[in-house]
Amino acid sequence: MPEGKIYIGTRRYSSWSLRGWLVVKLAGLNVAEEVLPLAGGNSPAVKAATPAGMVPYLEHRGVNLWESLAIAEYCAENNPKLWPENPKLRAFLRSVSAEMHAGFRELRMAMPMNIGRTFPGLRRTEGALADIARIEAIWADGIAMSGGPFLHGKTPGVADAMYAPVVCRFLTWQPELSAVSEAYCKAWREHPLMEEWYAAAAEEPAEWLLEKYENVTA
Ligand SMILES: N[C@@H](CCC(=O)N[C@@H](CS)C(=O)NCC(=O)O)C(=O)O
Repeated sequence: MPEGKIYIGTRRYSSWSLRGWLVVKLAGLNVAEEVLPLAGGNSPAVKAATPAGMVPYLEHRGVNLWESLAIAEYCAENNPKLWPENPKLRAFLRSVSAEMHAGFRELRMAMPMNIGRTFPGLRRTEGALADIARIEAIWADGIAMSGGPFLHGKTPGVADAMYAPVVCRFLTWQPELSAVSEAYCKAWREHPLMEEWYAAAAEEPAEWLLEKYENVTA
């Protein structure tokens, strides 16, 4: 019997939902899932079901949480393995998780998540490329510290969940990446949870497709 529910948006597009869903899964919380179709902002189904009008939204054992990073911290309270024991690595991963939550707007605007398509070479704006350079530096430093293949080490944790949708974006938009970044993207894409997310996204109804994410121009 599930102990709550996680509300997520259309899996094909909802990068923040992927973060929330991953930390819930990594923590092993027993919750049901409800997918709400995104309308590209002010989505009626999301507004009706969540306090902040945004997904992800988690109900668990009478506790309500929104904002992906707050959900991640709650999941880590339930399963402390979601942060590493090494204090130096933990401090770094907390910082880069917050950096992801607060930033990289240029990348997010130029290269939105659409895991059903590839748009190689498009939208390499100056701002997006600057964000990508910073993300690659973060990944290189994290993997050097943890030993890889994930930022947390052998298995993914909170920071990996925060960067998972960036991996999805890179697989779609295919900017040029270092060998370290390519290996990180491969490790995430082959992870069973990512496989599960992509497979479920492929089953979503055609009516949920949004023109603004599908009809892409340079
Ligand atoms: N800062 C929030 C961002 C959440 C967010 O922007 N979610 C999008 C979907 S990816 C959303 O719910 N948008 C409202 C809508 O499309 O109606 C978080 O970390 O969870």
